[in-house]
Amino acid sequence: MPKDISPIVCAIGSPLLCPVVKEQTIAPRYDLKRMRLSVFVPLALAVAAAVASAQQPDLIQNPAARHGASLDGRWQYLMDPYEAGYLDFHLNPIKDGGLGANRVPRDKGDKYELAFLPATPALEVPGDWNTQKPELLWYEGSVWYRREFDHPMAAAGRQFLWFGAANYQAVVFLNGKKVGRHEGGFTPFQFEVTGMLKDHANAVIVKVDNQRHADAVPPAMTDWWNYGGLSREVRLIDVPETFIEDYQVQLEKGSMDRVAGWVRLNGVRKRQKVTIRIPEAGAAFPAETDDNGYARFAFPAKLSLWSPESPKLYDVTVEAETDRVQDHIGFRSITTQGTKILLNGKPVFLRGVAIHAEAPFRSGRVFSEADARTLLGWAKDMGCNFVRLAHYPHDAAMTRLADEMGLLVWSEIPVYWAVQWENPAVYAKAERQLSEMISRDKNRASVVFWSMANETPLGDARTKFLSSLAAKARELDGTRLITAATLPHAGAPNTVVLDDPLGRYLDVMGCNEYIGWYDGPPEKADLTSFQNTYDKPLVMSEFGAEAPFGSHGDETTAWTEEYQANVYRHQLGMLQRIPFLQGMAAWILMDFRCPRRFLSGVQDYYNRKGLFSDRGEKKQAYYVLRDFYESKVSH
Ligand code: GCB
Repeated sequence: MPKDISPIVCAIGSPLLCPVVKEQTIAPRYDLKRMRLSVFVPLALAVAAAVASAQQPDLIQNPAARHGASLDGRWQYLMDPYEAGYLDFHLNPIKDGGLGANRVPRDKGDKYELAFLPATPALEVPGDWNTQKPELLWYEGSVWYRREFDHPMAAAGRQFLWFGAANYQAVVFLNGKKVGRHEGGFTPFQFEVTGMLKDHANAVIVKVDNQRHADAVPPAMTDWWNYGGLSREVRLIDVPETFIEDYQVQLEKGSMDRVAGWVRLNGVRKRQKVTIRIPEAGAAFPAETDDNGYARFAFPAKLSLWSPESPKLYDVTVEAETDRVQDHIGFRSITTQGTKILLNGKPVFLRGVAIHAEAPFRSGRVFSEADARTLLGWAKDMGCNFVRLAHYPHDAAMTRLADEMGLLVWSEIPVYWAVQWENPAVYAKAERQLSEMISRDKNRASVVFWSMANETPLGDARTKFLSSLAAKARELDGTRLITAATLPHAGAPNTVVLDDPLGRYLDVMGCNEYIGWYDGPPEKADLTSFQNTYDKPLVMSEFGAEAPFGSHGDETTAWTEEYQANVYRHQLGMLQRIPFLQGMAAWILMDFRCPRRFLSGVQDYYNRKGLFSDRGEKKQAYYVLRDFYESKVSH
């Protein structure tokens, strides 16, 4: 890919806040970060709350509540495995943007090839491309998307093109002009397009490239399907000249009766009166934004606290003189005390399951509320109060619905396995995704953990990388717990030790272990005990075994439901004996597609560790875990 150094259309304000990170700015940012971490940690923590807003990406909060138009539906598409729509035959970028230029043949003599024509086929957006056309199932490369839309009245206020996510890199053009580029497959991004729209026949063209790279986040080797495309919704958002760009409204850390947060305006009228209202609680708190359009607030409120048993959400209105946004927000406190996790001040045990964003019944990436309702409904029915959304930020429908249904959420970024720890550009990509994840979901009561990484190999560079991410997460949102799924190691005979140096920087230890599957027979669990170097709670973030639905044998025969259920029985016995264990997330709710799972007739390119098959059939292990969770509730 050519380096993207073209100018970027950006919201009024600092170009540093622009959603597109230019490569050449990445290294200095990282160095600065390291300096700050080593020299100024105490100071950084002290001022973290005060500067929280300034360091957030400039994403529009709660886009679903804004005026505008959905750009979902049919988009024309062209597969471009050689990137010939972007690069010429000597690999130089095509000057006018190639396919992005939105050229049409001028007359019957025009031999221009780079054009979308009426005969060009279409894909549904949102949606991965892989499951829409047989020839795209295994495709990894570039696909160009195009759609037209009308937007009368475009002259009033400001407009943004907003994308829920595009996996993995997107280059966006509007009416033939490049508006920007985004990297990272699971988080939202936007570009300001004020002044670029016509009343009729606007053309938005997006090149999406899902090639895997060693210096990407996630890196080239993962254990899930690399679904590409405009996988989440696309919107045109209309806002006033000066608008409420972002806000955080949560309980003050550790408090159960004080609401605290901030509001940030974007536009020329930075100084305004703003009011935060929670009508049902009789609360209306006035504040004033400063020269940066920023106001902090904190006020007492008598609220029914959100919990899995009682997922109470309040209508919350943020009102400025020039704009108003409404949200539904739950209020709960999440803290730790020694090895306990406290929800609203009381110890909670997390009865959980991990979920991939794999769509039930139809396969492909989850993008709809219906998909989310099915997956979270299955978890609820199994007795869960907790879900680990693995291994990347899921669609916003998942966390919204978790708020509504009463499920605590672990949300993570795809810093997965072997990332290039010493590469500052890779750090910048990870930090960007972390910031975008937190920006999007910081008002969701369900989200209690931000997870930095999954199963990463020990080493100084890696610990520095991940502890920097943890510090960043705390800066952006001081109200949630920081975790990561670490790998334990064998200590004295029959002892598993949790002593990952990263533990120092976490609030809650996550640990993945596969006793009974990758690690010995199921009975090994009966003899195993765990040691924790840290006086911190542990969530067993993965355990499990693989079995296709309907595969039967005795409980010593691998790849059978009986074997899988037996692993669960022994695991649950072991887990109950860990005194500092405060929760678990079984791996995994449903079977999911995976290119590295070959075994013919058994896996067939699926990871079969699901408690459900991808057709929604319950395996025997489902009942073992459900009974265990039921017994946990009744005790
Ligand atoms: C793990 C990974 C997860 C894999 C799982 C497995 O430890 O965290 O992404 O899918 O094991 O099935 O092997």
